[in-house]
Amino acid sequence: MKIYFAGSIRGGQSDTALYHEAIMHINETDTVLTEQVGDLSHSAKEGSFRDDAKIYDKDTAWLRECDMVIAECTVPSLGVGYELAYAEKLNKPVHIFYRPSKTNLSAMLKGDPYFHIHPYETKEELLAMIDEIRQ
Ligand code: 6IA
Repeated sequence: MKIYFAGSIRGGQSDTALYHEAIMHINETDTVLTEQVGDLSHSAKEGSFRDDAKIYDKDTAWLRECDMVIAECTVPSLGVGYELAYAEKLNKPVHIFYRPSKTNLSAMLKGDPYFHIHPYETKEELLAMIDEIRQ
C-alpha cells in the first residue's frame, strides 16, 4: 500500500522523531510517500512562495495517489488539517492518531464520522495500532 503520513511541520516539530519512527515502521511492509514529515534535519521556517507552491502540488498529488492516510495529530497543524479534509473529499481511508494526555483534538476531526480516530499514549501502542489498521 502507498501510505500518506501526515504530521506537523510548521505547526511545531516536537513530535518529529516519533513521526520518523512510525514512518520507518510502516516502510518495513508498505511505502510511505511523505518521508520528509519525519526528517529531523529540515527547517520548518517559512519558504518562498515558489517553494511552497511546489510542496503543495507534490503533496496534493501524493494524496490523490495514496491508498490510505495516517495522521499523527497530537501537535496541531493547519497543513495536516487541510490534508485531512482533502483526503476525505477524495474518499481515501483516513486514520487519525493522537495522545489525549497531550492535546484536546479538534472537534472538527473528532466530530467528523468519516475519520477513524485512535487515541493512544505510548510509542509501542502507536506502532501496534498502525499494524492493526493495515491488516
Ligand atoms: O502546516 P504544517 O507545516 O504543520 O503542515 C504539515 C503537513 O503539510 C505535513 O503533513 C506535510 O505533508 C505537509 N508539508 C508542510 N510542509 C512541507 C514540506 N516542507 N515538505 C513536504 N510536505 C510539507 C519542506 C520541508 C522540506 C525541506 C523537507
